[in-house]
Amino acid sequence: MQSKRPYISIVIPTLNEEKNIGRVLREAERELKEYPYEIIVVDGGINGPSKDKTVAIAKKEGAGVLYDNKGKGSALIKGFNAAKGAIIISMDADLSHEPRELRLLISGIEAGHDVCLGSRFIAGGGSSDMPIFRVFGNKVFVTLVNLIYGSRYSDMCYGYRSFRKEVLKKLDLREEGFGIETEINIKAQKAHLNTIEVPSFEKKRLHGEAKLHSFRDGYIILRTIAKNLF
Ligand SMILES: Nc1nc2c(ncn2[C@@H]2O[C@H](COP(=O)(O)OP(=O)(O)OP(=O)(O)O)[C@@H](O)[C@H]2O)c(=O)[nH]1
Ligand SMILES: [Mg+2]
Repeated sequence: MQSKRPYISIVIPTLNEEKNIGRVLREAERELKEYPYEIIVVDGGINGPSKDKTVAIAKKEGAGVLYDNKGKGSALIKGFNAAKGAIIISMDADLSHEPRELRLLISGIEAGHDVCLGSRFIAGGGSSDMPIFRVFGNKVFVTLVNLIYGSRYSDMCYGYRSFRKEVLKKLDLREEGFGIETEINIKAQKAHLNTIEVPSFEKKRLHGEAKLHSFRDGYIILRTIAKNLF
């Protein structure tokens, strides 16, 4: 007897990713053949929608497109709220996140966990996209969160993740920028959600420019850690 597969929603925030988005969508679709699924692209940043062909390409590939103008976190929250899947996955548009790992993120939730976090710092994971100061910064932030909130995360500022739709309400997400991953880690711990990490290998972005600015966003991450103390 064939078991019923859960509906999967993939949410991809985009800002000027025309050279990457088509391939991400095609590869993701290939991986999801056995599942009912939707892909939601949430486009735009504080200066408005992508100025390139990101949206046109996303539509051509069959993705649903939403717009947002506040930042990556805000775009993700909008996509999560619109998602109709039983399992929701966040994924970057720049091919840093390997579509082949999608099924690992799905199986973490199918196995009974609420939140499944890709980690670059457990056996089988890694990164070819992290200068040493980012490795250091991430380590400091994740250690701080573990000490303050009593968690045991190995990675934090990494956006390749999945969760069960029902936990979205409990997470009550608000971070509009690059603090969103930190907020998820902290709130999952505070809400005693059942989390698991699975190994993930982060590749270098294929084309285009990074939108994350290490120091500005490092400050935002610290602020997110402090804000959730109360
Ligand atoms: N909608 C939306 N998406 C964004 C925004 N900023 C970044 N993104 C997307 O969020 C994802 C992660 O951003 P990146 O610029 O790749 O950040 P990063 O991976 O830390 O930086 P690199 O290592 O250089 O790639 C990508 O899919 C971006 O297109 C934004 O303001 N709005
Ligand atoms: Mg990237």
